[in-house]
Amino acid sequence: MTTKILIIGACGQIGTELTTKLRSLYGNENVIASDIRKLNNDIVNNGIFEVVNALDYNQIEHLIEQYQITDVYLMAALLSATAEKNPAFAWDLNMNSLFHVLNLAKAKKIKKIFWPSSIAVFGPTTPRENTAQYTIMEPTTVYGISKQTGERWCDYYHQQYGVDVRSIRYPGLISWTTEPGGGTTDYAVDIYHKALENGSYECFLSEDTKLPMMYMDDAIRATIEIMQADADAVTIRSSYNLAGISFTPKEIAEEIKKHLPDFTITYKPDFRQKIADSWPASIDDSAARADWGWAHRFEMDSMTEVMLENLKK
Ligand code: AKB
Repeated sequence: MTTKILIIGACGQIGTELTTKLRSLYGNENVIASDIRKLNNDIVNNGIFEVVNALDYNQIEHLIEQYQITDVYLMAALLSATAEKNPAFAWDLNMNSLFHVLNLAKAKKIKKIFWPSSIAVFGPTTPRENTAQYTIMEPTTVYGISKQTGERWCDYYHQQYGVDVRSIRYPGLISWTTEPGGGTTDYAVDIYHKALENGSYECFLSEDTKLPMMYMDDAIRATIEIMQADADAVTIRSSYNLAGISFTPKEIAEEIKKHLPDFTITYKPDFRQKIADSWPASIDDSAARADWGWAHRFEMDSMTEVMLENLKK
């Protein structure tokens, strides 16, 4: 049976690159991109695109029937910083969109789901270094609470109804094609833009705030690898820890200075500092490595080279 993919939230930071990659792998005719708005971009213009509200069950069900969808990638969500400003809507969007796709899989209308979780599932009581797959989880952000709860529901639907749902706890993601929207790790993208535009950057986190991060190409590859893995290999049906690199704003600034010696950074922590302080500094992803062969490729130096090279163009 042909794999037919629906991406919900295809125009966001991850969705954009994921859609492009999936189209190249599965063919434009087998990948349906959707988002709440029709923008004038490659995702809308270079393939099949539908306007969809992730909170509208009937709309999603209709698309699934129309295109005979087998796999859904649910990428629509409010991220950590934005969610703190609108907790009720964040909870509604992050939870109910998930229930919609889980229920569509339970009703056997789709075969497979990818749903992103996050390092935000951890909290201030979690051991911060090399954070284990199974550990204390007391998230203090609305986003983190929604992701932790979502993980429990994914596992429940798998255990009770056999739903084939697969998930990764993304760290902060860094790419040059799309800007992030509303996260605590967004500084790690913005810093490259400002370094090239202004030669300086004012960071909203303190210089020694170490967080887990990953270059987008690695994250997209992980997403596709877990979805293509044999069902039996995916032993964790809540969500997998996933690690790439960990660094502080000061360390990334030093790396940028190797290419742009005049670059300067100043620090003005805002409300996002508290969120960052509640998250791990580094992640133990040995379960993902053992179960489905995960290995990251990009380090801070190779990522910085690619980021600056492409943003300069
Ligand atoms: C955020 O900062 O909210 C996200 C995340 C780590 O999930 N990038």
